[in-house]
Amino acid sequence: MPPVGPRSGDAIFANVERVNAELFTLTYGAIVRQLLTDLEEVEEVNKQLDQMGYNIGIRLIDEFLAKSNVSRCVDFKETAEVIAKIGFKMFLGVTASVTNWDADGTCCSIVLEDNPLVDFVELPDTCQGLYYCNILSGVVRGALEMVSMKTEITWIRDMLRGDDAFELQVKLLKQVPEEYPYKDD
Ligand code: MYR
Repeated sequence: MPPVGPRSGDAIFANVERVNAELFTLTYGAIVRQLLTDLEEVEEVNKQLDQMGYNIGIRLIDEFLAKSNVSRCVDFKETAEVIAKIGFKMFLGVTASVTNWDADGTCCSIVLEDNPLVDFVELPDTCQGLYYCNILSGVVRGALEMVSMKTEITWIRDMLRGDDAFELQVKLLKQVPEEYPYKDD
């Protein structure tokens, strides 16, 4: 029988992390529920979640760049990998995979098989059409806009709609070249 006594620091820390993750998931659920009550139309809720995510994304990029030490990516392929492997891990605690590249390397899918936002979630029939995780597409769109990439983000698969994974299609619409403030002489 294991000795009875205070739990190790690691065990307590893991427990605190799990409780924080659950609190985060439940809080997000409460926000979505409130939006459904206030806005009534699922389309409006989708828009609002996307906008909330965008507002988070344009701020979160600074924290991401500071904490991750990621520097300029050479191309959009590298950017997509950085989002999936480092960004999702940092802010959602899970990694994603990148697939379905188009021929010119400007459109791909980010696939999440595990998504803590939907733990405990079951959508009633009245919520068909709701993109429950739309905050995530907004976050990615906002963060990329701050590093000069205009994107269009679309949900292709959604486990809450019976799919086998979450799949976000990320399409690069425009890459605004950053201006170099000095003239080369
Ligand atoms: C660059 O080339 O300037 C680096 C670009 C890195 C973009 C990383 C965006 C991180 C987005 C995190 C999304 C988290 C979603 C939960």
